[in-house]
Amino acid sequence: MNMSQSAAPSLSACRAMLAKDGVCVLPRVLDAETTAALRRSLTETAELYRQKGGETFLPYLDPNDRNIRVFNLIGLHPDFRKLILHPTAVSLVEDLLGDGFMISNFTANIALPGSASMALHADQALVAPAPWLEPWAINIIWCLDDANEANGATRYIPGSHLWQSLDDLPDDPMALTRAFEAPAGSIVAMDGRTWHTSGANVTKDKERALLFGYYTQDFIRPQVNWNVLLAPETIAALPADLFNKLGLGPSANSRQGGALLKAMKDRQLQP
Ligand SMILES: O=C(O)CCC(=O)C(=O)O
Repeated sequence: MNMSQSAAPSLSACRAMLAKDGVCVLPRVLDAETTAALRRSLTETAELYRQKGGETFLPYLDPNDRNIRVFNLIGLHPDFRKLILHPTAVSLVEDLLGDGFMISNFTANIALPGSASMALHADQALVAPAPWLEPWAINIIWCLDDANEANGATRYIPGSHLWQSLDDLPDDPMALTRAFEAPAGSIVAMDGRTWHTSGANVTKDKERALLFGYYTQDFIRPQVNWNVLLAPETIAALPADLFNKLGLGPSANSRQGGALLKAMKDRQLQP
């Protein structure tokens, strides 16, 4: 029997870890063939992104050009339109956010040998001001290569998803970070409040390709404007569930209001 598979934590163990540490690893959600095919799709997409004039090095994000950033995965490749609503990913997202989530972004970061860490941050803090009292965001990170400390796996601070404002950060938060370790094909789920950064890739020849599916509560504006980013023909061909979760339908920030008005109506009907 394959030891790593028998030791693999189940989805329920992953949920427990996510609640405790703010991060959990679910190993080998994708088989080797699917993972390799997605890795090829990512290489093609990075090339296409460049051909269309996209910048894969953003100096405000990364300290040097050894990180290849690929944005608009959803607009550029059908594989990623499928992956963003993978049932296991959606199950983890719904556990944390409920079913009123939307897709805020889907991007890739390929850390090449020599890449260095970006600034420490929490993704929920990128889209909503403090206090961060509840999970309003989650990242589902797809590992398309084996990820480990040496090749720059994401470094995170266990338990930092419970920090509510910048005042809760200690003096040297980087000293508290640890790298996750996950084989290619794994999901790493990260509560949006967890403080983290990319690791430095100190290997000579190992790439680290990760995809970041970013999901938020639907009352938070997505990181990108899908109406503008996606080509009209791409939007026209989207399946209904993806169309809705990208917020492309006619109604937008109305779910909270609907629930509130219903609750008030129910209250008034009580004697
Ligand atoms: O690449 C990584 O490990 C982390 C990337 C990240 O946190 C970001 O781009 O916001």
